[in-house]
Amino acid sequence: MITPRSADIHAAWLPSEAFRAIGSRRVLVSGPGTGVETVLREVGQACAQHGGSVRRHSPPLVAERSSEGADSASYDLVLALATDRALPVETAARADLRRHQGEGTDTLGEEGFALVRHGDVTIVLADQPAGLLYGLFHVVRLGESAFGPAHPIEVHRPAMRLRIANHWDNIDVHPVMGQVERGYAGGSLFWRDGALRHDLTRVGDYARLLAACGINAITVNNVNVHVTEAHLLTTRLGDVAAIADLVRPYGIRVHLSVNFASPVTLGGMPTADPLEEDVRAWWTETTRRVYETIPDFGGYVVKADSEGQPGPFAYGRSHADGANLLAEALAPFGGVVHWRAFVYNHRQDWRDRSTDRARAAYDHFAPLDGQFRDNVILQVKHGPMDFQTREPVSPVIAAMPGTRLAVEFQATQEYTGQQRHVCYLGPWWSELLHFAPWGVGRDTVADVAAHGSASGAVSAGPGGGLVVVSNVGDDPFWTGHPLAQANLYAFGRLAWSPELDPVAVLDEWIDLTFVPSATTDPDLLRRTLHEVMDDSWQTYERYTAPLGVGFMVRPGHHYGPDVDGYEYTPWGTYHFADRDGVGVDRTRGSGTGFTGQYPSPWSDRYESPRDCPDELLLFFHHVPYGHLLQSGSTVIQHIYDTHFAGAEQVVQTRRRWERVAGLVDPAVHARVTERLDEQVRSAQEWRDQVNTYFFRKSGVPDAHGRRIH
Ligand code: GCW
Repeated sequence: MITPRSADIHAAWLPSEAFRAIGSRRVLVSGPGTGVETVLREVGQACAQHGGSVRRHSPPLVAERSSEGADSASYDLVLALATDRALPVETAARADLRRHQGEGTDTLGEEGFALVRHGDVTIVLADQPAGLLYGLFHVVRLGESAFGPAHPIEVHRPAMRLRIANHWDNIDVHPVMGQVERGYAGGSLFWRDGALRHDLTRVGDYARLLAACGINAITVNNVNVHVTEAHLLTTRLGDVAAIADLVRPYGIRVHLSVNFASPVTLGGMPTADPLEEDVRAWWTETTRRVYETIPDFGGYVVKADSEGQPGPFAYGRSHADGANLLAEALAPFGGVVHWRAFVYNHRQDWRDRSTDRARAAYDHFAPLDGQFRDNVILQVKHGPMDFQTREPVSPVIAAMPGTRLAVEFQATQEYTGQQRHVCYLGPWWSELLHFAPWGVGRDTVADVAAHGSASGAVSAGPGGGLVVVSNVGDDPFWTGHPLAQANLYAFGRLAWSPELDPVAVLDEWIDLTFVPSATTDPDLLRRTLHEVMDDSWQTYERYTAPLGVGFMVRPGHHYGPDVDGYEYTPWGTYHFADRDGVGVDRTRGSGTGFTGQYPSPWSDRYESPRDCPDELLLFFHHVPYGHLLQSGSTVIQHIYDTHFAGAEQVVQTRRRWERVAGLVDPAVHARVTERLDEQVRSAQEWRDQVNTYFFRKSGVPDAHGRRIH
């Protein structure tokens, strides 16, 4: 369990109380090898706390098979890894599973597991240790209901093979970006003031939290790889190995962000040209050493030719050349390179209306489809701009059937309130994963990430999976805002199973974090948390930039409103508001042509201001303030209404939270209260700046005569 190491550290999901159903029972863990040790330790701790008992049955102890190990009557829960000497109860459960699944379909794979209730015993079956661990955490989620007499057979396998958390952590405190770039939860779990932390206890605890929601890999350093961090690949590799040792017991692999210019900066070579033989040899040898030190190393992440990071363009080479260079070095060891598609011109002239940042990733990468090696994964941000509260799905996702694609989400709330505002992102991510680029009934974004897709029809290849930018730091509450933990949890669960209902996922998180048996009024607590969180992303959307136009944040730190903050900057993030209207014309007819990057039907729906979904109208169109939305409201009145409503909802949320004082850890309650006070203030600031701005631009008064400054 997450034993608080000091009084200051607060448990996230999985406090010991969450293990009561398991820990109060008689448990048998069966299976050979060290991989099972984590399961044993988890169950052992739970039993020590809740009065149950645990035994290990491992096949070499054949003698035991005929005694306790084999006697199903002695156990309530059996967690069994497939071996050639199965226990009788396990054999029976496998037979049940085969009958249920059909002959030949009962293999569970590297991470899958099945739950079978046979007689009075609950049996978790897995083929590999990771599956057993995921099965254990599933039983924790189910609690008592895993032991109900009529529990149906369940089979679970992850939809995505790769479910990764990226950390934007620096080793050295960066003069502008700090220890963690866009981090809102204190310092890094790994690094402090230029070195690996001495006490890495929380890294192990973190791995456990990740495993319990289904995440199976992490990167340990920022994608902007500065000088010190570049050395993680060579002279500081021992630090990466130390982290890998701590997370491995939880089935988590370590990946590393690397700098494309490493042959020059670390290897002292005159060039990093991907087509130079010496450069290839350098990467081959360097990568060989990495695997010598960390045999299960996952691979590299690269941000190249983006926001000042070096890349293949310097040598007149393509991003396929660049990515394949690293992929070739990783291939013999089974490693992958995550190559980021976040490439755009950040030195744009705001007067130049022909450049559209939204187009950039597609323009750079779609022509390269089919040129990447199998172990290259193109890591695409979910939207074409940059993790805004509302954006369309990136057209790159539908444009590269011959490339493995990973979709990148951002749990760290850079543009969604910086973990000062409550903003549960599960519903947003779920909506994005369900989006069907080729039209309803065809493949979805989740399908593409899971197994690739060509024109909406399933392709057999492995997909690139999902990536999330982590929101965790050394903050005692892990995520600054205690309720922001739910975002990391939801990411893991949706990456495992994208069809899950995000509200049901939130319910899981509530049960595992604010365990019902540990509070006097679990119903009130659950209801309140749902009221506070279910709709919080849409509430945030209401009081910030309207109708998908994005940004309007304070440049640099990106917190709070500044409507024109980015309007005359080189960043390519404009709204073009004038006295007559607002929005970006991205049509083929009269704008930047971005709508043409989508397949049908979206290329046409987005092209037409009448058919374009309201919430994205200003992303795709420049319209007059009087333009009538599908909702029946005008654009200007919609801006006023949503901003008044959004700010008011936050006031209500703040009130609701007061009801549960006394039902949660007082420190958690106090921290959330403090954040809600700030959210109320900030939401009102957003409301007033946005409403005032558009009132002054348009001269159109609010139909309801409310106060605009
Ligand atoms: O959203 C932007 C952030 C940068 C970040 C970049 C990226 C790590 O403002 O801080 O850099 O995206 O995704 O690379």
